[in-house]
Amino acid sequence: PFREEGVFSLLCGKCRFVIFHFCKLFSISVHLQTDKTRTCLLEDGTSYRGSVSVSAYGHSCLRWFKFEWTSEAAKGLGPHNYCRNPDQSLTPWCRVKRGTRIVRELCNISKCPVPKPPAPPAVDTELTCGEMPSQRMNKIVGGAMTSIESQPWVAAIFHRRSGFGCGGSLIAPCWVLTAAHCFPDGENTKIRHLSVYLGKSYINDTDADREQKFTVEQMIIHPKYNNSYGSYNNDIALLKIKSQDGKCAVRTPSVRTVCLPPHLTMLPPGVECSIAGFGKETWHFSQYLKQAKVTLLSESDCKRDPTYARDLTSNMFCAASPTWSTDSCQGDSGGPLVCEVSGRMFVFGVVSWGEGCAKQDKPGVYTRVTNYNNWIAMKTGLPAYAAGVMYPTK
Ligand code: 4AZ
Repeated sequence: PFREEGVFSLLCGKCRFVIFHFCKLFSISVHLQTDKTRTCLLEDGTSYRGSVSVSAYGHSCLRWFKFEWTSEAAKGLGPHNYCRNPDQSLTPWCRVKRGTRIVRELCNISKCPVPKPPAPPAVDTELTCGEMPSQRMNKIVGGAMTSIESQPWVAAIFHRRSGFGCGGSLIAPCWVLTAAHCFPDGENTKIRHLSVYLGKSYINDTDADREQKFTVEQMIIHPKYNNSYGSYNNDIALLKIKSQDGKCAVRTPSVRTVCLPPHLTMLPPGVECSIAGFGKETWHFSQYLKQAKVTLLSESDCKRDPTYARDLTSNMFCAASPTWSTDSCQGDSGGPLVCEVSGRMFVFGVVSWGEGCAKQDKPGVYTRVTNYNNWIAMKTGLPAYAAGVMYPTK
């Protein structure tokens, strides 16, 4: 805090030595810091009203009243020896004694910190999706526990009555991609009973610093999703999310968007991708987010099992681990299968179905996301996101 001599010095405009001191006593009780005065250096320091009283050479400043007979309170002068800039010099200065001479010397006043404007909340755009997380792999059946920062696009979808239900992936700040079968009541689902969390590593614990909570503003189930034969064809859905203050996902280390690959793009069999979710490990849902590596299977490999041969459509693909030890499972549904392409993560699959979990010759089945780019573009109104513009062209 600093003392503003202004008011009383002004009253004492033509006072001399004694009265100055009298005024000074009074001015002690006046503690004002106006917007225009400060105790650090701003520009040429005209507004400096701090109490540095040595020159840059370390010489003691002499009191102003010895030289300035008229008190110039507006310029911060008065019965003191603080550095001031009453005459638009380079910086605040004062008079000092050098031998028998009295000279002006500039003072070294520390600069005012430049106030930074608050950064606007950062949001991912279609150009910043799928950035490789800072924390890589550090169990889904098999696999390993991970923190949400490794898969920051993973969403957890809760139902008011049944609790945790499904996974999802953040594909744009307001849009979560998930599976249609997550909503058994279909279009009759009461969206006010749904909540979506991003940035969540523990299903039953809250970490307010990392989580973002949303309600569902809109639920769009693929119109051709049809489970009447017990097969999950077109198992894809979109949720438009909104936080309590009406906003969408804010970009943080624990909340990021994943990229969509372009229409009809698919990686060849054998490529290793990863799945993530809070699904069952054995009998119980995992308390923690888990991720696992799985390998893409060819259609013919997937159709070896007669059930798969019957139910697998061109809107699906399969993935499994070579040893059948890791797989997605109940509760992972709706969550992402992501593959790295040129250092970015792309969501190729949505966890959909499978016969059991991690059983030999019973791979996990994933919705083929790249059959739905046009539908996603149309429903979200975000053609650039849906086009997969970050996918390398060669
Ligand atoms: C399910 O019940 C489920 N192993 C999801 C994925 C798989 C099996 C079941 C794949 O939601």
